[in-house]
Order: sequence, then C-alpha cells, then structure tokens
Amino acid sequence: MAEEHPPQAKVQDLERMLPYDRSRVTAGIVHLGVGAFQRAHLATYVDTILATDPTWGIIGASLRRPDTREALVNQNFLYTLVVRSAENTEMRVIGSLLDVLDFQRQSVQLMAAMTNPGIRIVSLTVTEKGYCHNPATGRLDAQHPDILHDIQHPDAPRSAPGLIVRALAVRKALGIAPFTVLSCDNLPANGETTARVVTGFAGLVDRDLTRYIEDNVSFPSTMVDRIVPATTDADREMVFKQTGFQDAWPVVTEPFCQWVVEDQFSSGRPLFEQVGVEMVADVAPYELMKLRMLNGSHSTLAYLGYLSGYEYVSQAIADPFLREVVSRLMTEEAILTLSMPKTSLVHYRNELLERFANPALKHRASQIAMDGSQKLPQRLLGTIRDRLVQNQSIGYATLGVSAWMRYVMGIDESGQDIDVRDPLSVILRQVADAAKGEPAAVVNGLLNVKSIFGEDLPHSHAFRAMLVSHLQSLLSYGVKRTVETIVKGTLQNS
Ligand code: CS2
Repeated sequence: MAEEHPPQAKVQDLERMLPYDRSRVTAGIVHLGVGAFQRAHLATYVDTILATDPTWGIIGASLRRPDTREALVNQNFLYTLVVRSAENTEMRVIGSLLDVLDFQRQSVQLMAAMTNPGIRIVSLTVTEKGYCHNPATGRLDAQHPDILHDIQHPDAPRSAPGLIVRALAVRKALGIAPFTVLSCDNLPANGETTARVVTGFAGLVDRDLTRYIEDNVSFPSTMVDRIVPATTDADREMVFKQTGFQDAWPVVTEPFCQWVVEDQFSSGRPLFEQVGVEMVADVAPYELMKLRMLNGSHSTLAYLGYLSGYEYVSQAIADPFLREVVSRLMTEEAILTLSMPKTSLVHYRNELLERFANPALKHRASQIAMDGSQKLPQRLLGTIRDRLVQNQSIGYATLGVSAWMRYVMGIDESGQDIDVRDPLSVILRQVADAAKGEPAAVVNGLLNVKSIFGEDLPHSHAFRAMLVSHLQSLLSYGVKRTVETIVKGTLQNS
C-alpha cells in the first residue's frame, strides 16, 4: 500500500500558516547571496520579527546562479525550515523572503531594490570569495576579475563591493539616506573587512564617495553560527511526505542557532534582541571563538575525514582519533589564543563536539572542504600565528593545514581524483604537480601562495618543519595511521 501523506498543500495554504499577514509585509532588507545558510539563519530571525514589524521583509539576490530563484519563484519564495536532531524533526514555513532576484538577468531590478528608500539594510552571505579580497591581508584585490570589470563599468557592477558602491552613489545623488551594510560571512572582523573592500573599491572609481561612505555608512561586524548542510532530494521527499508541500528547496539545519551583532545601524534596524539575537558593542571575541574553534575544527575534520574515507562530518567525528584531534586542537591550541572566559570556551567546545555528531545532519566533508584557500587564514592560520608569537605548540592546527595541502594535491589514497573546488584550484594543482609529490617541495610551493600564508608564515622554520613532517607522514603512512600515531603520542606533534 502506497505510504500515506497529507494532500498536496498549495502555496496559499502555506501563507495562511504564517503567524502574520504576508500581504502587509514590505521590504526593508536586500540580501546579497541567497543560499541555504542565509535561509536557515538571518531569514528565520527576520521571519519571527515580521509578526510585530512587517517592514523588514527581505528581497534576496543570487549573484552567481539562477537555481534558487528558479526553485522558489513558483512557490512565492516560501520554503520549509527543517530543524533536525537525533531525537526529532521540526518543520516551519518561512515567509520573510519576498523575492529572489537572479542578478544575471535582473541586475536592473536589484539596483532598483538597493536604491529604494524603504531598504535600510543590505546584508551579505556571498562566502569568503565574494569579497574580492586578499584573505591574508583582508584588503581589496584590485586585480580580481570582477573588480577589474567594475572599475571599467562602475554603473554596471557585478561584484558585491561594486554593487554596494553603486547603490550608495545613486542614493547619495538622490538624497536618499544610505543603508547599513551587514556582513554575515565567516570572515574575521567581517564588518571592517567589508568596509575596507567597499571603500577600497570606491577609492578606485569615485574618491568623493569614499569620504561619504566613511562618514555615513555603518558596517557592523557579526558572528553567525548555524550548521546548514546542502539540501538533498531525500530532504525534499521527507518534507513532502510530512507536509504535503512539494517544496522545491527546503533548508535543513540543526537546533542550535546563534547571531551576535555589533549594534551600529545608520538607518535603523529590526528589534533583533527580541528574537534572540545578541546585540553587543564588540563582536570580536565571539567571532574569533567561532572561527577558530568551530570553523577551524570543521576544516580539519573535513580534510582528514574526507581523506580517511568518511563522507559526512558525523562519521568523521565518530572516529575516536579524529575526535581527539579536533578536541585537542580546540583545548590545547585555539582556546589558548582566545579572550572569552575559559569556562564558556570549554562549554562551547563540548557543545561543538555534540553538534558535529548530529546523526540527522548529512553534512558532507567535501562541502566544508571547498574554498580552503579563502578559509584557512581565519580558521587555522590565525591560531598558528598567535601560538608562534607565544612560542607554543602548533601541532594540531598545523595538522589541519597539512591535511589541506594533502587534499589539494588532488588525488586521494585510493588513487582517485579529488574534485578540489577553490578559486585558486588551478594554481594549487600546478604547485602540487610541480612538486612531484615530494613533501618539502609541496610545502614550499604552497607556502609561497602569499594570498593564503602572507609574508610572515613562510619564514617560520617551526611551521614549515611541522608541515613537512605531517605531510611526509600523510603521504607515507596515510591519514588514519598518521592521526592514530599523533594521538597516541608516538609521532612528534609539538
Ligand atoms: C562550514 C561552515 O562549510 C563550511 O565551511 O565550516 O559553513 C559552518 O557550517 C558554519 O560556519 C557553522 O556556523
């Protein structure tokens, strides 16, 4: 007998499930980079706010791909938030996304939205590579192809910095107050970094505007935290079976959700504090904690786990030796570089180890492994730099970096190609191939990629020697045996 599921739900039925009248909602936010994370994080906080303040609806824009719009346009941009833990699954319809523009086809509509006086916040989740910056320095990469394009076509930009500068220039010319620029990406001091790349670009196309931006536009930093794996067809089938809603793109996430925001908004903001957002004067301690503990562990697990043959994070963390590596990375290295109270850091570590183990989340190691050249600086290299200054051990963070080096060599332990997704993938592979598999040559070549390792780390003999030692072992004995010997203490790791 065919499995029963509720009758096909219509979009109108779903809108009636919302705790507010969606027809009264107006746009107050434009969001650049609509992805699963934004829909499971910022959009859910805003959805709750709409019940008391309907002026904060979101117009999203996909800058690179049409698929989010194509998926959601036929369901009026409604979607299902699926919150999963080992114990249960909860679903909720989210209505805060009023539109998703496909920038490649709707650039005029996006600029019209960004220059609409009702828009008081432009938020971003464009991923680390979307800032067109040098990850080692945090400064604008003026040679980035999109920046070179936007310098030539400042009135038809395609980069996030270019779009923001253009919209602010038009608003200034029309006498419209500027919006606040709210980065929600995993970058250190993401507000300052965004301000730096935006004013950096403005300085290349309109010097008067640069001063205006510096004096009038807020760029609060934020710390965002929620684990959101890529949606699968099995997720879609589960939503349909349980709700009758043929949701083209639900988002699946964990119960944990955290947002810490610097309270600096030049044109007003939603009452975020009423929906669990932590509004603070200084986000930096929270941000470093999250980037170095969660994201540093995530990347280390992703590379070591993938190379060990684990598909999901929950499988990798179930390996006692890999679990011990990330526990020690946090306890013996990352935590000792952070300023938050030790008790809260230990609690956060223990919570992270449980979050990584969530069996209901199919979080692929390969998803986290993407864009390592843009992620390593803030996730592992910051810890290493601070530890080197203190002349303290760097073995576990360096193991994560050496595992990334092993990964970008592009061939796994069974001789299969690794699909290395990274803006620098061509350069990384060229370096690795030129090294002909010789560990020291691989390390020397990759350390020379200044946009990742900067000018200082290549001069650290301790770091270089540790990288060579780890990579030699990974190549000679394989990941599992290397990790086991490090954990058991029979391999030098400090
Ligand atoms: C992950 C992050 O894909 C990745 O790089 O490490 O997306 C991580 O899931 C989030 O930062 C968790 O808040």
